[in-house]
Amino acid sequence: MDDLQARYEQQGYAVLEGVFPATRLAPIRAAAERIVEEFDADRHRTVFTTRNQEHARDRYFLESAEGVHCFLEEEAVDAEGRLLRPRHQAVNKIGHALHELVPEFRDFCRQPLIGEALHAIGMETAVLWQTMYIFKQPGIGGEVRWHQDATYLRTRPPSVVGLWVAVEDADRDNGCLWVQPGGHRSPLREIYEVDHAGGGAALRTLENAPWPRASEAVALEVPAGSLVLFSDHLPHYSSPNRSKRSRHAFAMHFAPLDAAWSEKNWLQRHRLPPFVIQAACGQPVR
Ligand SMILES: O=C(O)CCC(=O)C(=O)O
Repeated sequence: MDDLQARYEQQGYAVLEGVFPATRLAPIRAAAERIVEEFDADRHRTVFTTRNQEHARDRYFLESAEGVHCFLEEEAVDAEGRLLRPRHQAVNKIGHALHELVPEFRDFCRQPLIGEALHAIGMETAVLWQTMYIFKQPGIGGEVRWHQDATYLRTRPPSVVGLWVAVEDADRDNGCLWVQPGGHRSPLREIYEVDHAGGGAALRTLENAPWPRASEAVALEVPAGSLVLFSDHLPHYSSPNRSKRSRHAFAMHFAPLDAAWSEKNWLQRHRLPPFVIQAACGQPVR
């Protein structure tokens, strides 16, 4: 962890390879599979895609801020909304309060290593705002286009940190993360805001800066159990999964307790108390 902060500050991201043993990953994987087993795919046909923001107008999506909701892969549903695959091969991701509502995820997020990693990059008391279990299903796992997390998760000052855990080996064939080293110094290009009182939502361009060229992108090919930390201004994407292997990952987004959370973020907490971590020791306090 010694040079973690230096790497994080220079590049906008840092990788800790293979820090979670298989025994730590197995419970969250099993919990995700159980949630999908119980998911009523006939009632909730919300597709998750980053090509447009349609999912975000959906109540099921907005209420996932304080729930455990499953979203489908675009290619798992036909034009009439019928499922083309069995449920366990059709879900794109589960979000966004796994850490609050599912014991296996709560335990995972409480482990000292998470607090130590946050502390190593200079965070002290951090709120865990959202968690996602992302499947990248074999053959149809959708692309997550170039974006900066501050577009969707805005604080004043900008200070959100993403922690992304490879639950399975991730490589360029099954849709690993790609980043632009140093790109966290570039301006925020887009902002996605929701008017929770009036009901409108819009993705606006803030800066016409282009997304990185292919030659500027670095593939983060990492073995299962690796942890990637990335800044909310770092441009990153993940490619589609056309391989025969899945690429499971678990993502957490933290912000310092004293950073102001925008009222226009899609994700708002009304019911659940904040999940707070004292970063030095990794112990949560309420
Ligand atoms: O895991 C992925 O495919 C994308 C994750 C991501 O972009 C994020 O957590 O911000």
